[in-house]
Amino acid sequence: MLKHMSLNNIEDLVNQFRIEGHFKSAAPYGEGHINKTFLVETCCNKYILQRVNNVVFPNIEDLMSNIEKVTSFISSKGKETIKLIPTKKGKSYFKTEDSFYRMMEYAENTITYQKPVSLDLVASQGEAFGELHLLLSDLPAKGIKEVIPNFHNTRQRYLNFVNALENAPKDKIEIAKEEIAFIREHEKDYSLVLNEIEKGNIKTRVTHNDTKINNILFDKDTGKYRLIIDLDTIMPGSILYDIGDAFRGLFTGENEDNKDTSLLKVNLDIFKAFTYAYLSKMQNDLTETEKKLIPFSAYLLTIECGIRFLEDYLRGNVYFHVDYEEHNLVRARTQIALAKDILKNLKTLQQITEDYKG
Ligand code: GN1
Ligand code: MG
Repeated sequence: MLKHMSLNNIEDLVNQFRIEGHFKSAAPYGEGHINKTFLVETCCNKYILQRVNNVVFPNIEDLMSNIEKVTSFISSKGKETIKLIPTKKGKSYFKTEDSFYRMMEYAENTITYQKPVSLDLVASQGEAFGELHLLLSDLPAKGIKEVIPNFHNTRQRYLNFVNALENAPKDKIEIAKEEIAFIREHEKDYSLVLNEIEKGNIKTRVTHNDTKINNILFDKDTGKYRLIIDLDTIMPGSILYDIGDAFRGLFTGENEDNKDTSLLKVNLDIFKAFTYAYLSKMQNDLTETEKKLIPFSAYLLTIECGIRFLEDYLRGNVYFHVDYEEHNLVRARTQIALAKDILKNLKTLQQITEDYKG
């Protein structure tokens, strides 16, 4: 078994998979906070190699089984999706002493964006996730495993945060006292979507759970979206989690780590472009409650992210990758600033949603 994988012995690792041709090079790739990604080139092809974070995803079997189910379902419907490269032993991942690795084909002639550079791009993102939800509405959520239990259970996220608070050093609690107060004051909001799920007004479906724009590959020539990547968090969930998370990402843009929180603002044009494009695919499939809560979901998923970053800061940065000690505090501040601005604009966002004519 291979130990302590580094760029030096990455070639041995790559050779565990059914690749075409001989290994040429590997270089770090992408922007994720969780997995480690490399672009690998052989004489004849390009691949993506990923070390899966086994603290965040301890059950690799369930994780890869979800991805295999979803990708084969999507390709059976004639749509482009991730193509996994099996190992020489026919498995979907390779286990080293301390990690799991997997390989995928590199999707040629595609481009990614870290932020919404045009409203057309935003609409394309809305269509992409609308189409994904529509497609996956035929895939029974029962067969899909909950790889990170309670991932968007905002009630539980809040309880985890309170627990972190109880065990946090006094100086950190003092530094973050305004953010802590905001999160505490809004406790009742964290149950709203869950209550509606429990009442049956929101459906449990197969959802993506990480709907940032950089998880979509766009065609370099046509600008149209081609495929959705990062299927690790595919799980049973509500479409509101995906929609809310997309808005969080769109409004945050490249400012997730920005100390200047004045840049974190709702953009009404972006909200309209995404919502209308999404509804153009999904309007006939949504319940009344799901449609009504689209604006609220933007707030909920943003504050959820703020809670998660602040919890991690209080626990000593055990989950998200950080570059400096206060990194998660800075991130929590951007998300809370954005959550506040979404709250302020909630009525306008509701009006925009109601005005959709189809
Ligand atoms: C993590 O690593 P990345 O950027 O794909 C996180 C998301 C957060 C996001 C915040 C499995 O995603 O839930 O919204 O950071 N993924 C996981 O930037 O926790
Ligand atoms: Mg991700």
